[in-house]
Amino acid sequence: MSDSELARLYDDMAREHLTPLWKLESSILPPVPCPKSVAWLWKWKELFDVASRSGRLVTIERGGDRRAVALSNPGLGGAPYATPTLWAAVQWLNGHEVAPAHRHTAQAVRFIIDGRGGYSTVQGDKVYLGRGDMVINPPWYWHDHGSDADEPTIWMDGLDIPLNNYLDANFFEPHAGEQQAVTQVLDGSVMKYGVGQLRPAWEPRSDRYPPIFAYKWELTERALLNLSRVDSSPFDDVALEYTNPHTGRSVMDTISCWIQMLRPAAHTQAHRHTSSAVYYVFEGRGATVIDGIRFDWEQGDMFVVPSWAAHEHLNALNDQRAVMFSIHDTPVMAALGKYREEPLPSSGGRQKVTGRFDSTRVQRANSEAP
Ligand code: 1HN
Repeated sequence: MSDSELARLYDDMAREHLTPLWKLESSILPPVPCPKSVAWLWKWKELFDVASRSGRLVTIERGGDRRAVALSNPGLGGAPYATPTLWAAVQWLNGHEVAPAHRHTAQAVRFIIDGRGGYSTVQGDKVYLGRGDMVINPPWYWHDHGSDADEPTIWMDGLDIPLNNYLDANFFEPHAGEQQAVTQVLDGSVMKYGVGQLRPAWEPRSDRYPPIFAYKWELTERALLNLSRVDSSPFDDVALEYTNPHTGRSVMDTISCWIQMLRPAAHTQAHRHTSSAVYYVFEGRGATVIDGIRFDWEQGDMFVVPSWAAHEHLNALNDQRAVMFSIHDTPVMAALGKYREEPLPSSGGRQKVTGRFDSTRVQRANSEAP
């Protein structure tokens, strides 16, 4: 076969929109994952500043429906996505405002950062929102938010929008009214199902999604403190996953949610896994070392750990706990047979720190073992 024959073969392939695997080298089958998203940290000072100014300058309009400011991972080419699968945002609702009712097939969770007198109604169940509460929004459930207070309500949104759009599976529908009807007593799902080990005897199990729409901080904190007296993980210290109390499964098909306490001076061992995560620092001050780069964080900050990035957490204070809420795409990876996890064997599970996070530079994660 002559060179010109070969050249013509490739020309013909290109014209017919065909690609030979042997020309792709390892780009589609890399030996280990090469995430496009990068580890990144957003400081609360900046998040609060832009969210509060948005609250002053931007009204909530039908169409967008929400005053949410999305974390845009600098590795993802300007997309409003924190990781390839997860949307994360800070949402700001002014006192006495309404974020109108709608529903979508995207699955959603909210973690309340601040405010008293704000509420969400999810599929007819109205719950008042306090700091540390976690609210779920299963797909195609109507939801709207409102406030009876003078002060704003602020929360972190976590949704599977990037995945939902990648799969061409998004549907969205505005509700006919601004707010849906409330069909139960206040906090109905919390009162009915909030003690997860007991359920109304005449009802079937809620297999697909949790029957409870709000996980209240008081119970979450008690569970954390209790666990800390009994057991902990070498990689995450005192960490709990929010579950569907009827099945023990993750709260959403596509998103799992954690609350985690790093005890005073705790320093975990490094590991990595094929799932991405977004963290919100609820309390305290510490650092996460991600692929050798140290990310120092304090209350209110948010940060991303991409897939297969080695990471370890430390509490920088000796006399105070650090608490983090986080969202993960682990249920997706596990369901599809793509979840893999490994400890970093080097130097007692600690990474060598080669630098500090610098928000003026985008550094692609080193996907090889440090
Ligand atoms: C949404 O419905 C909420 O209900 C927040 O609070 C963020 C981002 C994209 C699409 C829908 C909410 C959202 C969202």
